[in-house]
Parts: sequence; C-alpha cells; structure tokens
Amino acid sequence: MTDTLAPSSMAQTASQAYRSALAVIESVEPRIAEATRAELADQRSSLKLIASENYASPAVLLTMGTWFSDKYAEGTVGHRFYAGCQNVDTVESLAAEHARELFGAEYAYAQPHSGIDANLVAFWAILANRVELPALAEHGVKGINDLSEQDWEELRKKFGNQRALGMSLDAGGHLTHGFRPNISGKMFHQRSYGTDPETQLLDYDAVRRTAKEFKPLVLIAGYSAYPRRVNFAKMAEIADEVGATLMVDMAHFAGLVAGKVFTGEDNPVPYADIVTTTTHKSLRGPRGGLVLATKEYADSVDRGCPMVLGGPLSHVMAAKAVALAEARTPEFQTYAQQVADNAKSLADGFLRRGAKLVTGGTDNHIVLLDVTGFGLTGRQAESALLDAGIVTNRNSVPNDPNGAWYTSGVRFGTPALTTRGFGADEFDRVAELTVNVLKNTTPTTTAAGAPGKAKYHLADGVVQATKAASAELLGKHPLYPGLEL
Ligand code: DSN
Repeated sequence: MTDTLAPSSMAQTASQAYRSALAVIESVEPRIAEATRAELADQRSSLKLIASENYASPAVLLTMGTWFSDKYAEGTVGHRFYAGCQNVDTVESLAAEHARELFGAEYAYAQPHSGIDANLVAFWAILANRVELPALAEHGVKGINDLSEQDWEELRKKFGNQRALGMSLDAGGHLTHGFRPNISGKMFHQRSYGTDPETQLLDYDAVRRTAKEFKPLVLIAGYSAYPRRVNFAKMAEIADEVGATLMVDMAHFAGLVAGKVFTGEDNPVPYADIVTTTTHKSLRGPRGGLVLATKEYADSVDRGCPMVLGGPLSHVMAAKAVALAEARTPEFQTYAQQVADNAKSLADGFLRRGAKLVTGGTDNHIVLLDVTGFGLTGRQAESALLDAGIVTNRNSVPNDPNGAWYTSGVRFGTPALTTRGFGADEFDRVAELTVNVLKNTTPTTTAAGAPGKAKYHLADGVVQATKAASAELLGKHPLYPGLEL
C-alpha cells in the first residue's frame, strides 16, 4: 500500500482511533461494530477487482465520522438557508478549490451525494441554460429560474422534446446517460451511439452521423465499462457541429485525469462544458459526486441544492477535500500511472492465456473479459470467481446474446489492488488465477434439462488452490498495514 495512503507512522494512531470508535459503537449496537470489523476482514482477504471500487485512506475515512454530519447547510458558500454554517463554508470552499486546481476547471461544485446526483445537477444546468423559451421571453421571463406555474406547463412539454445522445449500455455507457431505468431517460428523448462491430472501438464518424441526424441538446461522453480512452477533442467537435452541449461523465477515470495519465485530448476538462464525476472510484476519495463546469454554467450548477439535491453532506465534502488534497501529490500521479500499467499487464495476461477481451485490450483501468469462450455466461463466471475469492462484476459485451442480466462478460478494474501495492507481475498472476478458475468451471443444466444461465460446477480443489494463491499475493500487500482493531 502506498505510503501516502497509509503512512506507517500513522498506523498506530489510526489503530487507536478505530479501536476507540468501535468501542463507542459497540456500547450502543454491537452488531454494527461486528459487521464493521467483518467488512475490513473481508476486504483484506479478497482480490477486489471491481473497476469502480477502491480503498480510501484512513484520513479520508476518519474525516467522514464527525459532527459535520449533524449540520444542515442548504444553499452555497456564504449563501445558506441555515445559520451557523461558517465551518461548512470552509469545508465546501476547500473541496471546490482543490477540485478546481487539480482538474484545471473554471468552477467546481462539491455537493452531489453520488454520480447520479452529479449528473442530475448537470442535466438541470444544461436545461436551465440551453432550453430556449421564445414565447416566455416575450413575457419578460429570462430563464428557467423565473417561471410561473403556467410557464412550467409550457416548459414540461418542451422538456419532453429535449434530446440526449449517449453511449449505449452494452458498449459500456451508463444508465444515467438517458436510459429508461433512470430519471434521465424520462427527462430526455435518448438515442445511443455504439461501437464499431468489428473493432468494438468508438467510431467517431458514426457518432457524428447520429448526432447530425438526431440533433441532441446534450452529447454525453463517458462510460462505466469501455476499456479504452475517449478523444474528447473529437467529441467536442461533434457537439459544436450540431449545437449540443458536451457533458462528460468521468466517474470511472477521474483518477487517471487527476494523476495526469489522461492528458491532452484524453482529458475532458478543457473540452466539455460540464464534467461530472464520483469521488470514490479511481479518484480514491469518499463515496460522493462532483461537478466541474465552465463559468457559463456555474450559476445553474449552484442551484443543485435544493433543486435536485438534498442538504449537503458536509462530513463527506470534508472528506472530498482531504482526498483531493491527496490526489494533488506526486505520489498520486505515480499511483495513477501504475493503475494504467497494471490494467495492461492484466489484459496481456488474459490474452497470452487465450482469453478474449472486448476491444482486444485496454488503455485505461478497465479490462472487459468476454467469457463466452469458456462456455459460460457472465453470471456463472462472476459467481465461480467469487467462490474462489476473486471479486468482479458481470457486464454486458457489445450486442450481448445473453442480455443485461446474465451477460457474456466480466469487468475487471485495477484501482483497488493498485492501491494495495500490486504491480504488473502480480496482475499477471491475477490473470492466471482467473483463467484457471474459468477453465475449471462447467455450466450445468436446469431441472428441465436446458442449459442454466446461472448454474455452474467448479472442479474439485480449484477454490482452495485459488484462495491459497490469492492469500499469498494479498499477504505481500496488506490492506491498511499496521492497522489493528
Ligand atoms: N456503479 C458504478 C460502476 O460500477 O461502474 C457506476 O455507477
């Protein structure tokens, strides 16, 4: 584990802090103290390869457990709907300042509680800034924030006609990019762009053709399961050509942007009007969201709470400030580069052992394994790997024949184990262990004799052998070294 994340000099102090905290919790609800200890034990003893997860530092985690949790602070810095927010102002200002400076953004809003919330704030801001209301303008209405009930009637009709263009789910897009199960799918008429059927890479000409035909108000870039970089200069060019606002959801790769692995055209911040992110994935902060915007969108973004957000979680904003301060260090840049190097090593390890990868490789932190070659569904592969202590999640592959529930893929990510200190050789070993488990997993049939998409059988001894090999790897890179409860 990197020294910045868990300085050995602080291990004893952090141990004392957690032991005391757990003793206090235990005096009220011992089962929660027990579950908290068990969660650490589980996280310490499994190979965490879920691409959206990480391990935050004790400093970030401890920052969340304070009395800032007790304070209401709706509004913005210096403009609150409650008295006594001077310390929350300090916290929110610091989180925003770190975010602006780290990402080179004109404006940062640290309040969103999650990625969905950050995207809602962004959608709101885009609608507020961009929806043209000629009829209302004749009545002296300047923007969405001055509307009467009657105006809203008219506007609701117009909102229904707004269009958003985002990456399709099976190509790696996200539900919050205009898909039905999320409110964004009801706010916008949505169309998706996919990937090239041969290469499975983003086809910018196809995105341009769809954008020209569909004329979206918002072009959404970003992904949660695409193992490649996106050229944001090209996406901005397309958005400009069709008069769309470019919104980028960089939740997955924010750590790679912060760590200067994604620079130039791989960095969305100089190209997009609004960039959203979560803070807990590759960025390695607390569970939460963040919005970066140009000055033009700042006022509308600031209306996030109470427009679409509940009161700010000041304890989490404080932890965002701590995590963003960590992300501004040279050590974080080393970490981010290692995340990308490790993903390459994992991908090469899979390919060398005959496995098939979506797009044939990776150049970010994600590796998407197509498990059809093992005769398995994603669900079977995910469960068999979990039995063997390898924690992943199943994921669709482009044009997935097994649909979004059973799927044909398994997604792997390197941020968490890289935080523990895993290097390229260890990720090659992870590929070896994974392929061995999948080769020794056989699909079984349902009671009716049909192939069961969820059922499988693991050959004898594979679970024990894999767990023993994982324990050896994990033992070399302990999670929170020196932290004893
Ligand atoms: N749940 C996140 C992921 O796993 O990618 C996205 O919201």
